[in-house]
Amino acid sequence: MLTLKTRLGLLTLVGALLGCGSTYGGGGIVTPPAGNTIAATDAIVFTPATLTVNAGQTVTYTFGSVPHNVFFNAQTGTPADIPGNNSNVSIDRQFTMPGSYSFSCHIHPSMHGTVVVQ
Ligand SMILES: [Cu+2]
Repeated sequence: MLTLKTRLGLLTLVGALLGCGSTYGGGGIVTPPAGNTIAATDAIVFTPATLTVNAGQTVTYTFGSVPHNVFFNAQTGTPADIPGNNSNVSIDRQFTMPGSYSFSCHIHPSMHGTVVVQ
């Protein structure tokens, strides 16, 4: 049977494992630069997930070491998709019409983002 000492040991082990999560990263883009930038990160997310810009402005998509792409949901005013496997590159897209433009990465279907153009 488990003694109190054993249970405390297990709790300590779990805490140590959770603490290891903070060491993730290293290589790739950690902090997106200022400005109208959306980072497609090595952590398999778009950061920020929602970006608001003014009509006519350009959004820079930055790609880290993990390949991603950007496909916009079909609607009037979307810029061209960014197909293929993009890594270690930055690609600009201009948004000319007000609206809310959702996009996703086809390599990682859980990756979604939105550009709100006002
Ligand atoms: Cu992706």
